[in-house]
Amino acid sequence: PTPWFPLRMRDLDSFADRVLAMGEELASDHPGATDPDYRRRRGRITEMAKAYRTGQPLPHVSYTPAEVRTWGAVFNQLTSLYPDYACREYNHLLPLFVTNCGYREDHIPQIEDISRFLQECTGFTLRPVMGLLSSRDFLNALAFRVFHSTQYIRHPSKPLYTPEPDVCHELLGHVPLFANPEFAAFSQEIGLASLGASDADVEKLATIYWFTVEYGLCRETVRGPDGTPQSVVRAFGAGLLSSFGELAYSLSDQPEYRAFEPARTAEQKYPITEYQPVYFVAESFKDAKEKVREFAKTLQRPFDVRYDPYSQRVIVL
Ligand code: H2B
Ligand code: FE
Repeated sequence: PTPWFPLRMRDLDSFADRVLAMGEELASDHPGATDPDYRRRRGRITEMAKAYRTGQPLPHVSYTPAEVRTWGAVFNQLTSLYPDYACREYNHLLPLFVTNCGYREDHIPQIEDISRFLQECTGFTLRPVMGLLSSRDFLNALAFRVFHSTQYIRHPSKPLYTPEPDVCHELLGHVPLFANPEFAAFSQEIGLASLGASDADVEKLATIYWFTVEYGLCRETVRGPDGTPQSVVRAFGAGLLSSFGELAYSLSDQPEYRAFEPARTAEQKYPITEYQPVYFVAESFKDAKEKVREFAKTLQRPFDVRYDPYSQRVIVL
């Protein structure tokens, strides 16, 4: 039997209380686990995410000066690396978020402002989420061009580390590229393939997501010092763009690079708490999207799907 999947935008409301980990409880090794103020603060923010329903205004969080300082430390560190390490598309888009969404060292942007801007660019929107969703739920939402975003911030004792997605990871790592039409289409392609897919196929798609949207590298051509074109590798994955340490590591000579090839990439094992030993390099977002679309045809699913943006519905063919 085909697993249940969302057909209408508001079907995503059913994901709100299905978080796996770190939703209401923090793991014992989380930097904020023994800080009662931090836990209370997260509780208030995740409460709003849990109560959110499609069509409502996105929750506004009034960040404290201490939270803004944590954001500022991360923002300054990362933005110093982007010119040399982030892909061209990211470096093109980030200034638009400064202008349109208040990305600044002294201000944590609101997901409401970001969602409105993204919608105007590619139709992507954000929804608040309490914590990690299952791969299936998380990927299913991408079929609707919906990205689930946390709104709380990491613990101030470790500003350059977080064991889970937080507002720095979402807003600096993920958000800017959703304004790129090819990247948006690539992300939606993974989402569409996940609708009603078997558990084994969702696992493959989650692995592809991991090695692209989270840890992807891409090839690009830059002009060398003498003006001749040179092929270089840059980062587009959010786990890299939001990690000061791993961003530089991923583009050093330490890790191994392989060409992005969905059928092979989908089988690759990966650690989740250490730097990646292997990265996959995409030729371009468009090429990656076309390869994922071809790969999706090889998965076992007795029907095809389309997304109708006018009605915000999935059409089953
Ligand atoms: N849930 C949330 N809230 N954010 C994510 O980035 C996320 C997730 N990533 N669930 C998913 C899992 C990813 O690791 C893949 C699809 O499993
Ligand atoms: Fe992420």
